[in-house]
Amino acid sequence: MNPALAAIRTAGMRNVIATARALIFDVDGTLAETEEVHRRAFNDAFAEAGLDWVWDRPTYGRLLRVTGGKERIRAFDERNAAPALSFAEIAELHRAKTAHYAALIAAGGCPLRPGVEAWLAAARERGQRLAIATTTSHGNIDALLSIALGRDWAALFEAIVAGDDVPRKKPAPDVYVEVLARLKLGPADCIAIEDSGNGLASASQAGIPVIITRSAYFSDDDWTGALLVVDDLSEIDI
Ligand code: XBP
Ligand code: MG
Repeated sequence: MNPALAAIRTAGMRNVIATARALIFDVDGTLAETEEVHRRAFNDAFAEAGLDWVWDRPTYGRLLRVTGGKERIRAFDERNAAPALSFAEIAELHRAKTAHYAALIAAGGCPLRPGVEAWLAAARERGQRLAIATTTSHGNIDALLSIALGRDWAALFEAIVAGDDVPRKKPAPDVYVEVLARLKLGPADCIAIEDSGNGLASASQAGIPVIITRSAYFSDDDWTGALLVVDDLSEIDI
């Protein structure tokens, strides 16, 4: 799209975004570039468990197409003919990974992506409702946002739905359908903000228009059907 047309399109979106009844945010890759911290946490847990697994960036980029940390570990283990880990062992390994993630975030934090804080503040100014729809866990959301937004971060969001709150993770629509039910809003009343093809598919299947903010690991996904695609939310001054 030529720059002039892109600018007109982005300007036109301001009103669409400002008049939505609710903005529903994905977490990993959307609110913050967390996946490098997740990748380190996985590798720390593998080392601690005595596994000779090390996920480098290209490997992790491929594995990220599997949503959910437990499912991701299982997918990697099943690449071998004879998987090494039981479901219980995978659950334990994921618990260790989650502890490492919290420690890494506490030690170094992970800043909100450009434009996120301004979008949250503008939404509050307008009395717009906010929600979270994510594949990760409540513990990981709290670890990230209690530093990035302060101890009372949860008060900003009327509905917070995480991966294990629903039967099926993204790209299934379950988390978004649950958020709509808790907000008592229809899909067309809302806008979802996402960073991945799985997130786009999940929100779209729930009937919600999606703005994509491209993130490091998903910059080349297929964005067909997105309302708008930006490099980050600071591109739209709302
Ligand atoms: C991204 C995911 C999560 C994280 C890792 O979630 O797919 O699995 O990569 O977190 P989002 P867990 O929907 O926020 O983009 O290990 O807790 O799954
Ligand atoms: Mg994401």
